[in-house]
This record gives sequence, C-alpha cells and structure tokens, in this order.
Amino acid sequence: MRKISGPFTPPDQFFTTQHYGHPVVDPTSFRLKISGLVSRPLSLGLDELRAMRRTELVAGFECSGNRRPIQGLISNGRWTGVPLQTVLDRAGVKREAREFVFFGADRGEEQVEFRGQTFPLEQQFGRSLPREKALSADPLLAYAFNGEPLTRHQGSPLRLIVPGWYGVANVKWLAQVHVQEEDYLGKWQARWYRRVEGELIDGELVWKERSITRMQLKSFIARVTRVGNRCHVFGVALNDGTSLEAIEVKIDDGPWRPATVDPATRDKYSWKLFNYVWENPAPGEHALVSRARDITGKIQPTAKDLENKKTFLEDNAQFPRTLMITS
Ligand SMILES: Nc1nc2c(c(=O)[nH]1)N[C@H]1C(S)=C(S)[C@@H](COP(=O)(O)O)O[C@H]1N2
Ligand SMILES: [Mo]
Repeated sequence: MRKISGPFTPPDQFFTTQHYGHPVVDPTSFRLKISGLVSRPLSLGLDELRAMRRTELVAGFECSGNRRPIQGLISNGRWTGVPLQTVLDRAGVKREAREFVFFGADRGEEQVEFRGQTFPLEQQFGRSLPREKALSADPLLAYAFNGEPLTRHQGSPLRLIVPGWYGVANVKWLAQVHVQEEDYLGKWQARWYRRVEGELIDGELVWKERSITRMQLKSFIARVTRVGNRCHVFGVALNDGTSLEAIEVKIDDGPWRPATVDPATRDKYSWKLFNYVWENPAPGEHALVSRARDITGKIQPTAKDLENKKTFLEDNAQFPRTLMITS
C-alpha cells in the first residue's frame, strides 16, 4: 500500500508506470535529438543540457488511470532541468511546425490495426504536444528529481515534465523530439489514452472523444487519524495548475466545510495536501467526502456527474469513504 509521507514523494516511493519495460540508457553516450521542422537539427549530450539554463519546478502528477478505490498512482516533487523552450529556441522552430512528438527510448512490437488488418510493427513510446504548449514556458526537460539524478524507473537520464498534465505526457527515457506539421496519431497519443464521453448539447447527447491532456480538478481523502476526541482528515488535491478557491470536507449530511491547505504545497503545480479537524465524532458509521473548487467556479464532479464518461481514465469524481467510529 502507498502512503503520503510529506509534500515531496521520496524517489524510491514515486509511483511508476510504463508500457515497454524500463530501458537502460547510458548517460555518458546519451544524446537527445531534435529533428524535423527546425532550422538547426540538434544532438545534445547530457553535459550540454546541464550547461543550459537550469530551472527548478515543483510538480505533482497522477496517472490518468489513477482511480477509486486505490488512488495510488500519484506523486509530487521538485524537478530540475532545462526548459524545453530553451532547447527548441536553439534549434529554431520553423513557422509551419504544429506538432511536437516526444519519443522515449523504450520500444516494443505492436499489432498496428487498420480496418480489420493488423501489422506487427516495432513502435517507440511517443506522445505529442501542440505548438503553443511546446513553446510555452512550462514544459521541462528534467534530469533530476528532489536533487538526485533520475532513477532508471523515473526515466533516466532525461524525461519531459509537462506540469499540470496527466502522467502520460511526461515521456521518460526521452530520446528524440520530432517537430512536424501533421497530427501525431501514435497508439499512446490517439488510441490508448483517450476519453470517450457523451455530452448534452442542446438537449441531444453528442459523443466526444479526445486525448488525455490536462489534469482534471480532483481531491480525495487519503487517511483519517484519531487522536482522543478529534479526527484528523488528511487528503490530496491536484489539478492543471488553476488556483484553487477551496478544498472542502463533508461529513454525513452536514455542510461543506473548508479544509486547511499545507503551506508547503502552495506551488502552482504542486499537489495540495489538506487537513480537516473533525471534533467529537459520534460513535457509529460515517460517510466522509472531499471536493475541490477552483477560482473559475469549477467544482469537482460527483460520480453521477460523470456517468456519461465511458472510459475509466480521468476519474476525478468525488470519492466518499465510510468510517467506523468506536466509542
Ligand atoms: N517512455 C515512456 N514514458 C512514459 C511511459 C512509458 O511507458 N514510456 N508511461 C507514462 C505514463 S502512462 C505515466 S503515468 C508516467 C509515470 O511516470 P512515473 O513512472 O515517473 O510515475 O510516465 C509516462 N511516461
Ligand atoms: Mo499513466
């Protein structure tokens, strides 16, 4: 079982998921290639990347598959690296560039399907960002986590961190950035990680399918500890970086009451750890739930609100938990 021990997840406890195993990339011979629609294609070693503008960023993320009832695929910490923007500026992005594809060193054979035919093809793990996101100040080419070089599981020696986006955007063992004009429709971009949902538009259900990008507004209660006549309700909230208005806790049919956010987790893209003190809990069974609200007026949805979402990814529903208080 995974537990939250503080604002920053220790590197050996950071959750890890990947699709083609963990490649071993030798940091001394490692090169990051920048190819495609750039004026100066680049091949950069780790030392060259380290010599470029160094940035630190606190960011948490969860796997888009993180869901009730386990919720273990979420972590937080401080990343060090060079802004993607700095590297792309050096390469000189051409005007017609629209799509930036990030390939990991991990590969595997896939049955690529087309109209009932399948071709066994060796594929790289690949994900893309649109131009405006790739050229924004946020994405980081990270080589360290909490002050230590990335571990093999974390994508050593280099990974992309797209703060505010679901984990799948954070391509590990980053080997190549390919800049192109057309959409990238690789498996991990267009098929495996997508959301299928019905939306009522003018009273009619319209089916929408889109890829997994920004994290949805979410909170959940991780643990309740009783000290005498008090229960300490502790949990975590995460979203795309939009400021939160409140994180609230509701007990049984009571009102929503504000929880306190741990000041060590105030950074824009950090997860927010919250605490709520529940005084004099009565013996018996209770239902506890949390919700987050952001400054745009968005409220974390209930499971009912999400009933037209057919794919399990992006489970940001409010997560009621039951608790027994003994006298
Ligand atoms: N190269 C590569 N990068 C990858 C993946 C992968 O399979 N290969 N998995 C992605 C997914 S789905 C998630 S949730 C995160 C997990 O990052 P972590 O292992 O550091 O927690 O890595 C992402 N980056
Ligand atoms: Mo994931």
